[in-house]
Amino acid sequence: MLRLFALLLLLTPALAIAQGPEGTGNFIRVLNWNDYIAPQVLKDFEKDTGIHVEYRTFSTTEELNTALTSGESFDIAVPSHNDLPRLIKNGQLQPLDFSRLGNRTHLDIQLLSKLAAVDPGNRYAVPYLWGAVGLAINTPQAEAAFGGPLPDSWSLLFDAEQSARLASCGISVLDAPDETLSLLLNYQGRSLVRSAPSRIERAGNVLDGLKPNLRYVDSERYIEDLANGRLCVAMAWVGDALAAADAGQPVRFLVPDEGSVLFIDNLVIPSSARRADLAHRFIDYVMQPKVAALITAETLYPNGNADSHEFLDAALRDQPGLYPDLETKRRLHALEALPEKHSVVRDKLWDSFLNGG
Ligand code: N2P
Repeated sequence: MLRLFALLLLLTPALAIAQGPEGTGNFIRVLNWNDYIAPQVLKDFEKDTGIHVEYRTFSTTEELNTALTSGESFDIAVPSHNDLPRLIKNGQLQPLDFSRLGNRTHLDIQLLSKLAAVDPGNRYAVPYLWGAVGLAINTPQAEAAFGGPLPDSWSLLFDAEQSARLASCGISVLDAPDETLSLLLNYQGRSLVRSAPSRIERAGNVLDGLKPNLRYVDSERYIEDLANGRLCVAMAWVGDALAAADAGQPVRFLVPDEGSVLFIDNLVIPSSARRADLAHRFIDYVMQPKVAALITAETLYPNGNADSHEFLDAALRDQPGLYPDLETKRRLHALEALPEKHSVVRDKLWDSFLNGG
């Protein structure tokens, strides 16, 4: 008996590690985009449920995919809608148990029906935050560098002559190949998913040609740089651009005349999850209208919760750009999932765009 007790004592540290920081086993690992939650929500969730959250962030889809295939276990991840078909097909997600998600009734039905195109029956994904890609423009700086008023156009980035004029005040592009290539091909009057691989390769050459005009290609650094007046034009996800305006910069967010793309990011339970039961509790917690409103107020991204609107401050609800108006909506279309043969071309050209060959 004594020996058994000694053995248990020896094993205890190992058990504690396997069970998480508090040694209770009552924890989940969450993998989310950077700047994509209200820290208060995590604190409240821990306090209200006694479930500890180990929280990690990523800033590109590539990083998310690397984490999901690393062999590490995650209980919650937040992929974009256009990645869902691949994740579902590869068996990387667990189906949701709707009986544990009572707060699903608060979700925006229109968004759910859009999502059903990539996740039939909404079996695997719960919409979290969504939004448009557009241009974040520090108008005084950009006009000074450009030498006059700016067109509301993607030409500010994609026309080498125009972006060269802006280079001195700082331009950046998101490290997001699907977004960037969709926008560039749309600017050229084409569509990414319906283009031949050779056409996509040529778009890659255009990007390479723009590289000297860009300060960097990055989806995280630009947030602080915009907010500190160190960039004048950036391809931006809506909330990141609004955050710069919120920080007091004369930055506006604009969906250019040619139109742009929309993303819907989703809470999912990866197949590597050890605590799918607690992951369901996290998802249900976040789907409370008040909690969803808090997340939108902090991140400045629209959420997928129809009942959260009444909990948003009027000023926020009416903030131009946050929830796109009808006229802007007409110029927005959801990012499309890329067929496999396109994604091989995309990955190769993006690697050469980032690393120069
Ligand atoms: C926020 C990240 C936005 C995610 N920094 C776009 N899918």
